[in-house]
Amino acid sequence: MDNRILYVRLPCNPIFPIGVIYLADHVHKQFPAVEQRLFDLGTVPPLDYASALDTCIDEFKPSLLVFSWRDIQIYAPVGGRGGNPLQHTFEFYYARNLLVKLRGAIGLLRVAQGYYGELWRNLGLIKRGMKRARRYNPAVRAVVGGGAVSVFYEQLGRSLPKGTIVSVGEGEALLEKLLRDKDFLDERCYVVGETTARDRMIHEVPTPIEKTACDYSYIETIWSEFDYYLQAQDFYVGVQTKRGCPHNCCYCIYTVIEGKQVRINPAEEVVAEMRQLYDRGMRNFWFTDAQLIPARKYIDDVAELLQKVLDAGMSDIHWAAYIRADNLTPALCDLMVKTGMNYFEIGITSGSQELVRKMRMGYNLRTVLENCRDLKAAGFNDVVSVNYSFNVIDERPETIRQTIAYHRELERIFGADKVEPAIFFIGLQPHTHLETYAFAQNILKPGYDPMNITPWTVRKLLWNPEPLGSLFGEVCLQAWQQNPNDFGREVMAILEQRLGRAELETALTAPISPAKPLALSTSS
Ligand code: B12
Ligand code: SF4
Repeated sequence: MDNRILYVRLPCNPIFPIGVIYLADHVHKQFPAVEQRLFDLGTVPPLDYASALDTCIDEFKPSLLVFSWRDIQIYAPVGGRGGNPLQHTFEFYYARNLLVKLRGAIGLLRVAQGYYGELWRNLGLIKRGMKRARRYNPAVRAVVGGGAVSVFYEQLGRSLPKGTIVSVGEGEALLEKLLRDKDFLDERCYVVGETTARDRMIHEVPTPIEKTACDYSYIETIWSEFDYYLQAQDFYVGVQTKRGCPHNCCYCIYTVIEGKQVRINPAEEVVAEMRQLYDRGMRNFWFTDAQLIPARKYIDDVAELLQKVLDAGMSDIHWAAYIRADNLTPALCDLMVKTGMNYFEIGITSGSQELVRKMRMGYNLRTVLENCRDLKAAGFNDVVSVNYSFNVIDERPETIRQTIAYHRELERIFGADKVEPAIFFIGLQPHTHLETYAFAQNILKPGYDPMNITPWTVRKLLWNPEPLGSLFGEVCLQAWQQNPNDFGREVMAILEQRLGRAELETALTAPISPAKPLALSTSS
């Protein structure tokens, strides 16, 4: 029978479904005769999910269902679809006032209901889709993948129908092998009820593929909701310029999902892809790389890309990305501003060089400041979001004072209204160094369920251990009470009032001996 592939992006906030678009593009380039359709439940109202899926299957009669699941972990780190899980958790655990505690408990129940509701709903949609598609093709197969599946592949398999293929990371090579009827089990995947996930499968190196510009004139023929994203002027459309991150930050799983090997998409292909979107009216782009400039040796590649964007005449665009601001040069800063970067996120996590080193982040905070000055001098006058996760490893009042000093310096550089402190509490994820550390510290036991969100598990997974846990709990509660609309800045102000500010220089220097990187009991 001819292959007919239906890509179903499972419900999700309307973020451009770049993952399934790239898969469909790759398959089309390898197998031009295969019929494909893309169906994005992110654009469908919740009450219509089931009926819209049924209609799509009835019309298309797929032989292969490709389900893409983007996110699951709504409690990490701030603001989620079921309300603000962090706020409820902190109210429940740290509020002194019994009424606030009760409000926290009720809030948590609501979050749990939303979380499990979404989980079961998505699993239900997969089962429903399979059942419906069997009416037309008894041998229909399902493959599930995407960001959420990559993180929770071990747990999700327990709830999926027998025979479902569960995939980790990039799916291009797997789909290609499936369509060629080749053995695919050497890809990062397993088949529910038939094989199990290999030990440390997520750490296996992804099969490299050569990425060319996505062919949007093809994509628009298989995706009727494309216009939904084109019409809204404020969407940042995803464009990937590379895969992989060579760093080792203790809490991060990107470096495992995408692998440490950085694979760069040719600049002309990236620009050709952007140009197609540009010609269709798109002006906002999000470079979806784990890091746009993962290390200094990639500076030239990014400069080449941005220069090509300029040369292509796309002079009225805006773009955003995760940026490791220790990898900038004045010339690159200039290009970033000229090409319209109007938002970026720096994930330094702490303003204390000592802690940054303990978290294995490889950042030099002094260099970050110097580069930020270059960026400002180049004319950057937009918003930068700086992610701080207090209390990750060995936090002390002194290191908090250092973070305040660091943050105030960033404000001095960019302007206080331009630097948004994003206060995260790390959501502990499987397969990270932090998880290993939690085992070694007896905070978690191997075999725990990372998808369980009972308050006592969330309390551990939302990393905020004592003795400082209660202090941060209290500070956050006070900030929500005093200024819920500017939570991050309020947290910083309260911490500064309570603990004071260190000299900037102390934040930038890490004593070598006591600041050993995170010690782990197992190798990684
Ligand atoms: C860029 C990014 C963002 C940007 C997106 C900008 C934009 N306009 O696109 C921003 C900053 C907005 C963002 C926000 C969030 N994100 Co985010 N984000 C990412 C990141 C770094 C890359 C995602 C991406 O687009 N990659 C490029 C595309 C091409 O890859 P892809 O979609 O993953 O698809 C590939 C594979 O997954 C696979 N694949 C996909 N589907 C399928 C299906 C099958 C069957 C197969 C075989 C393969 C397959 O093949 C595709 C092509 O190679 C990932 C981490 C990572 N490195 O993957 C996190 C990630 C997706 N985000 C995540 C989360 C949680 C969020 C938030 C919900 C966080 C929060 N609590 O606020 C928010 C909100 C998102 C929402 N839905 O509302 C999680 C999701 C997993 C989870 N923990 O639940 C991830 C995995 C990070 C993590 N480690 O936790 N994010
Ligand atoms: S630099 Fe960013 S993407 Fe890379 S490992 Fe660290 S946190 Fe993860």
